[in-house]
Amino acid sequence: MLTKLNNILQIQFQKDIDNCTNEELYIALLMLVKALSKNRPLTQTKRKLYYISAEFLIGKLLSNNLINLGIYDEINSLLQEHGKDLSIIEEIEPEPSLGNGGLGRLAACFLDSIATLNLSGDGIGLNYHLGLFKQKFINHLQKEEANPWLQKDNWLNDTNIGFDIQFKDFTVHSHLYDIDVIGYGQGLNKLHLFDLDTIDENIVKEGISFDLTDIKKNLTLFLYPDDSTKEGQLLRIYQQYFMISNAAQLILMEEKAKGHDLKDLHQHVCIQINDTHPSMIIPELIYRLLKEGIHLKEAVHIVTNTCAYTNHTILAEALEKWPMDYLRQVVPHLIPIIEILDTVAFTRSEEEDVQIIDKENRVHMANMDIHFGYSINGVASLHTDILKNSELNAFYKLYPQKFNNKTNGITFRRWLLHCNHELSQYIQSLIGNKFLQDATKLKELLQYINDENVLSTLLKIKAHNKQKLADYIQKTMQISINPNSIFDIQIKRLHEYKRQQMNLLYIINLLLKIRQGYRPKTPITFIFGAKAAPAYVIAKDIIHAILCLQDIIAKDSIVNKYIQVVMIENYNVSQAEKLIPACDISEQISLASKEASGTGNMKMMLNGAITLGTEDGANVEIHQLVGDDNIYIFGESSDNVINHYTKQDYNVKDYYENDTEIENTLKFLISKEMLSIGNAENLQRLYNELSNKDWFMTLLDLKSYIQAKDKAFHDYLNRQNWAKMSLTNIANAGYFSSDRTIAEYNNDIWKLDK
Ligand code: NBY
Repeated sequence: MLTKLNNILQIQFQKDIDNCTNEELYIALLMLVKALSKNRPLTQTKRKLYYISAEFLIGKLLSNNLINLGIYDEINSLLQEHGKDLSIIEEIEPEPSLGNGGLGRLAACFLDSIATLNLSGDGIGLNYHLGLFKQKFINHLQKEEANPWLQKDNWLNDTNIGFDIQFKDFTVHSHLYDIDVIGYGQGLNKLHLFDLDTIDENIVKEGISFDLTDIKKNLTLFLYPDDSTKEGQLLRIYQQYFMISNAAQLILMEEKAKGHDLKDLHQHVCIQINDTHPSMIIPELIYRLLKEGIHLKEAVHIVTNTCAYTNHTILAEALEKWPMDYLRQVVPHLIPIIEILDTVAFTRSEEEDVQIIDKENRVHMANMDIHFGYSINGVASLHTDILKNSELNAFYKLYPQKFNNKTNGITFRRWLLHCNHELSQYIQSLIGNKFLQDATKLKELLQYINDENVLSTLLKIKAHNKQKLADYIQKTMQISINPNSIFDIQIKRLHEYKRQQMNLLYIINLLLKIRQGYRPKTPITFIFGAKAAPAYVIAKDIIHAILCLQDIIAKDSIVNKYIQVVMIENYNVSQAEKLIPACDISEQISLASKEASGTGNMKMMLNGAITLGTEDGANVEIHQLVGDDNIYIFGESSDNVINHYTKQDYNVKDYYENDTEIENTLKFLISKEMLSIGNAENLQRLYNELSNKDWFMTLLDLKSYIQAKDKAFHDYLNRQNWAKMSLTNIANAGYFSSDRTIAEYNNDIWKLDK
């Protein structure tokens, strides 16, 4: 490997390893990985999967690719011998900004597992130049900035492939870039990212504002452009159509190249529709099959047996519904097809809930997916049950055989081997490396549950990771945190249903208690990381309140001895890789029924954190795996929550009017102290929302949350027992390997090797 690396350095920089810079080494390693992956043949299976997604939150790739090529340790020690540090070199890589949250990260974990299981499956998405915005905190407020992540030396390979994409008023020609997806083992697939050569980053003015109507210049600028206006919604339709028309043309091109008859498309190809963003692939494929001379009925049959849909949410407002008029303005040729599909659907059922076009003339993308796809899956067992029994019950009655559950998973290559090298090495020293192929083998760790040596080593590793995180926060944010405090971490998109505001109220409540003389036994650091969608007003108010509280506590010389709040700026995958191994308590506190699955919960469990959570999403499965004693569960059940919504009987005032403690906690948001630091408008709006409406029932669970959290902090003092809980969590995390998830997708939906 040394010769190869030196060769590249010679050709590129006329230097050898000893006298090149870290930047030069980074570029050389990137080229080395690209050269090595070129030597791998593309993975072949009888059928091929295309995973279409608006997001692929892939994170930095260097280390993961080295791990998957099996050369990480070799390169690491080779560099060490020459006085270089791989962990510093990997920092140089900019993080691709091609995703937002769990949905995008799931797509990235899936690509890793698909290649690792030697299944032929490519990702298809867009190459956003500025991706998701970069978050800045200014005056305790979130500000959005453009996030230019694409440098000259990067993982993209130019393909010279492009397609004409026809919109109503103009046609554009796309440009395809590929990223190699290197499996752990032999597998090699592609992530196809489509782009336009005419994109102009200079149209972005202040913050992230730009001319929403200049499609040729803006089409692949940003992920999730603000859709609170008509122009914004039209731009999203342009983006989505651009993505899926490219996908359809690429798929049909590859099929023809293989000599396959398009009438057999469903025998050879499987398309997974990740959330509703790619749903127009259904009418688009039908349109293209018709053009190939296939009759309508047969085209519908073929497409229905090719496409499968994954649902990631039950929030009605998050299920896309595009006005027919807007679709007509962008892609008029799909309109007759959507109308036909709507008519066919109507012949199957006249029930309102299952119509494709509603009374307001809007197209329900998910409904189209369910009627004209052969599979619909939820992403955790509770989520799928809710889809079957309430949200999509009308569909379940119509097509019970289409419904299935695929509990999410995470790739252990990134979320254990890479991010927590020390723990993963230690596990290997205890139980060998079989768990790398079969993650359920982690269970063998349970034999050490009473081994004091093992338990104290686990605590030591956690302490190291906490120290590393503290160093990182000091270096990047100039904030010093106490590595001996409890690290209580909530990192995820900011959304009211995820209830960061409930965590905030807990901290306020604790602050008030400390001021009244209560003294926590161990100091606690409350860490948040979250971006709020730019147009999501209350979410931004919550960030504002957290940042104000962070300041108030830091400045209070009595309180700051016991607690500290840190909100990480611009939370992303690279930071998650530092936060997760350092986590003691994993905050998974969504309102039961609302979090489809969660995947951060799995990552933290795998790294030995204890979950503090509601019976929601995959928390339910974590609970079942570790048992009552190794998790902190609180709050109303999802059945009760759903009941409250149906009966509309939740009245937030019932929860604070006769409870001065809760009332004072809430009122602190608009206290003089908060207002002296923050903005009245933001704080008052948040206070009004929580005290009058509280749509996501924060106060419903606040009391039981306080109790459970207090208990967790108390139990933390018993270090030996805490280590046992930690070990139990790690040992039982095997189920959440995305290798398991992908094996299930393949067995039940894709059947790629059949
Ligand atoms: O998908 C997440 C779910 O919230 C989480 O429970 C689940 O584990 C994960 C993977 O299944 N959903 C998610 O991340 N969704 C988005 O980020 C998102 C963002 C924007 C839009 C849609 C979805 N949008 O249309 O603007």
